[in-house]
Amino acid sequence: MPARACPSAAPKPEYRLPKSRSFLGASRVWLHVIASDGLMATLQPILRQLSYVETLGEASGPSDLKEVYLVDDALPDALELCRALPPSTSKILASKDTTFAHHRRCADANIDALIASPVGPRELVDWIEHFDARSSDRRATVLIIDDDELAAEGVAALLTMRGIEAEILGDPTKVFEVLDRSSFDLILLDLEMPQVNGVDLARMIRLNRSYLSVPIVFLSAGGDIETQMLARHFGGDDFISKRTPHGQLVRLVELRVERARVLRLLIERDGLTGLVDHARFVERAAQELARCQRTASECSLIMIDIDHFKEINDTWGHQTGDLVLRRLASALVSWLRRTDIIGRYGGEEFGVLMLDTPPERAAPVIDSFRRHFSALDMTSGNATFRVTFSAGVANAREAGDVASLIAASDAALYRAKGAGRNQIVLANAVPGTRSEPTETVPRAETPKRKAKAKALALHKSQTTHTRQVVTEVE
Ligand code: GH3
Ligand code: MG
Ligand code: MG
Ligand code: MG
Repeated sequence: MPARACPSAAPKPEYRLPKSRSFLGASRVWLHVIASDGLMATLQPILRQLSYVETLGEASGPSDLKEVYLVDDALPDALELCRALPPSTSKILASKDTTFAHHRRCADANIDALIASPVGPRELVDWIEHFDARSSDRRATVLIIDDDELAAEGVAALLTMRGIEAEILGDPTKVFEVLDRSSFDLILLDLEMPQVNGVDLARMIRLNRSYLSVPIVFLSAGGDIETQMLARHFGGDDFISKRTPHGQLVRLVELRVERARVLRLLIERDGLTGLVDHARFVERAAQELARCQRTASECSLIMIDIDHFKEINDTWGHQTGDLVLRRLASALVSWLRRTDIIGRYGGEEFGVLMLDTPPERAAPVIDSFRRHFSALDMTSGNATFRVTFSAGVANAREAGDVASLIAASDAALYRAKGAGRNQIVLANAVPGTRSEPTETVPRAETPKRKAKAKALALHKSQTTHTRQVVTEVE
């Protein structure tokens, strides 16, 4: 038997945490590293690559940051050390031991993530993003469908007290209007309603692809096992008796919501950048477009595409290309408002929806971001280089549907490319308005670029619905 300490042993009261080194990057995570010199030497270039800078001698970071510890399992008492860390922090253990027994010891020591040592940038950044405080920013929302509004209000009040937003729907026949208008993390569904029973309603909800993933929890007065089986068969995820004490009921809902949010984040997010994926972005754009049309409010759609990204891959390698994509994603997230919706539209193309913002106000925001981003140093080994992007901005108000909105901003983006890249084009700008040019290093013409420019010029001559460049650089 190995002579290891019993994993469930309580931390020694005199246990003193070794000194950690702390790092801050674009994500809202404050990373504390407790590692041997060997691991520290491996980590430093990775953290540099991810634009993390060491914070020297600070007792605490900004309060809205999530604190994450990365602990080296090669240190003596690494597990005991993890156990002694504050419970509110997340703990990552870098370890060579991947056995079942070690997983068990890690779970016992309240470790949240186990990553294989030597640490790779991809896995580390994935976990950091997972712990990013931003991912849990939006308040959880629950839709309660119940004909007994008094009971529903009671549950809603309790959920609100726990920080969960609850909307009550007394008339189940209005369910699709509500679901189209906003998205929910969970539906709490009464089984017995006069217009339609809960099981049938769940079946109807599940007929739509966009509502396949939202968890449905049934609230039932009776304990009829056959109805319960039927309800589960037709897409119900859980069953709570109306007799359950309210405190427990709310806790059950809360746990379900938490789990659903983690899963949704994994399903609907792009694995590389952590942004919402193509399908989800288009769905949100459609929702927001409908909202704009209903409320006569303003909304802008911006399509961003990295310039000469293929060359970046060719010159610096695909892995560095991936890091550039992550850099752009996290820089966008920190630059824009929390209410803006940012998605990875395709390979090196990103979409941004700026709510309640007309294009005239959206374009300068994206343009100042463009200047900021083009001045960031990207690193690959010891070399540094810079990256630019082009963008097209379109007005949701002028689009009939989401396809034409995307087409309009894409056409504007294409114009930006054709006009020399590293600039923003407004789909509906008045001809002749140009903002001050900024300086960049002119790029050499290669035969490939010439061919591309020709194709773009051709496209430009065929495109009529974008009209003017707002900023120009090269
Ligand atoms: P332009 O300025 O006209 O946009 O030129 P470009 O080179 O950026 O555009 P092009 O469409 O020719 O090339 C896009 C490249 O993006 C090709 C593709 O291999 C690369 N790409 C797409 N997705 C990824 C990804 O996830 N990671 C990396 N590293 N590269 C990707
Ligand atoms: Mg009822
Ligand atoms: Mg590109
Ligand atoms: Mg592209």
